[in-house]
Amino acid sequence: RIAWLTARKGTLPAEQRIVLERAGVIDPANIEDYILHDGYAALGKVLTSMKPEEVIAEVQKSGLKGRGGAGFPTGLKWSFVAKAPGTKKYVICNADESEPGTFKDRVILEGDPHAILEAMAIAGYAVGADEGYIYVRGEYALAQERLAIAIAQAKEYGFLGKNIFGTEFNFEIHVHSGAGAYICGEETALIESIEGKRGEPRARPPYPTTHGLWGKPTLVNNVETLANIPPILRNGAEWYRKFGTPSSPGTKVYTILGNVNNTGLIEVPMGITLREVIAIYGRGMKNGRTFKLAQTGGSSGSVIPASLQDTPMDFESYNKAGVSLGSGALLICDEDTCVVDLAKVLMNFFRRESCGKCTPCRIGTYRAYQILQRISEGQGVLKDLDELLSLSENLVNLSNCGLGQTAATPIKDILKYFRAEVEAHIRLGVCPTGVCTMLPEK
Ligand code: L3W
Ligand code: SF4
Repeated sequence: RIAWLTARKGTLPAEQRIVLERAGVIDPANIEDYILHDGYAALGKVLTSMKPEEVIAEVQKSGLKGRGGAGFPTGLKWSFVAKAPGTKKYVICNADESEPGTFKDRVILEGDPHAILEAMAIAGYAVGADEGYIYVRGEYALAQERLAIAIAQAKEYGFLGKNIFGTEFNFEIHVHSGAGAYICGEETALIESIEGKRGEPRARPPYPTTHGLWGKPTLVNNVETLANIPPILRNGAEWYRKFGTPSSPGTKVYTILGNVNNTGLIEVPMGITLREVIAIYGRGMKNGRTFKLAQTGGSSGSVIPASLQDTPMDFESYNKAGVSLGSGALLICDEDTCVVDLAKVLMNFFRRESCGKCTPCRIGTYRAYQILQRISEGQGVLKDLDELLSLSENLVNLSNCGLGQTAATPIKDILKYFRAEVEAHIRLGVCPTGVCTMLPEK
């Protein structure tokens, strides 16, 4: 990464495109264009020259980690599904990208749909599945349309269906549309939804790797994770490990949002710092203002204060710093951002999107929202902060799924890094940034 940055010192560094390599370059509705750009070469190589266990070993060697937010080792997950007993298994692509500010998966699906089909077929071969589902966010109409075209073309060309590449491997893919529920991005709620039930998370364990769709072993991978698979199998794990950091190889696709001069989507090596992202790709803070905080990973992501701007953005460095990298949304906020307002808006989102199955989340997110609302209107008392922390602990420890468990992340981070600002709302009845509409400026 250092060499990559040094080589481009003084110029705007080119991105390191692996998963977005073809997006915007090929015609996504034309399979021949995909084939001309190395498309289905990895599937051909895998089916004709590798055993399933060799495919899994290569993915494990690459060090690829899940790009949906949790960073779980991909090859390890594949090995769990491959080892799970049973002859019927499934592969699911989680394309229910609903985290506010995140639109990386959308760009991959719209710009390079065949890459996901190819990756799913490779995954199916590796884990022993003959059927796959792509669960696409309901609002992603263009992505669904392009996937439908791509599936029809892949079948026509023999890359999906029976006896792929003249082998005994068969693989079918179905597209399932979501219907606007954030919770259906949680893997077990997504599975319930495909099964025709209300989208509510199951208790884990057992994990989908052994008890997934219709109770069968199921591999669930995020779109960006899957998009890494064909290049890894085509070029080898060693090639892949040249990008990123030793513990988090490869690239990451980020959406840059908020108070920077240039917002949008980038793909860069793992390990770049937030300061570099803002300076190089965000082209600096808007109107020359000062960086105050960033939120990574959408609503459930961590709040990153200025002191963590130089922490390399990879799973291990962020974990060590007590923050999470999340799904790749980077909301950049300047000094005019009120942290109480931010926490209130986020908690409003969670209380609305909570599926209501378990009490700590259903009631906890609502109570936390009410307290933040009170503080932002100048009606807060200092005891509210203890209650917010206690609610946060309950959310983390007692919620059934990731939504409740991470809903309190922004609150905890804000109270850790910006407590004085929250207290000013209570003690002085002022908003230091002047943003809260109900309070006077300091
Ligand atoms: C078998 C075990 N499998 C873990 C699997 C598990 C899952 C994966 C990660 O939430 C995070 C969340 C959001 N045997 C296993 C096992 N697995 N142990 O590994 O599991 P987990 O529980 O660590 O995370 P999760 O529940 O999948 C994902 C965060 O991502 N996030 C999400 C953003 C949203 C999007 C989007 O809109 N595209 O990605 C943002 O920060 O908060 O912490 O497959 O089954 N022993
Ligand atoms: Fe539903 Fe929230 Fe419980 Fe998850 S934590 S199951 S979203 S109520």
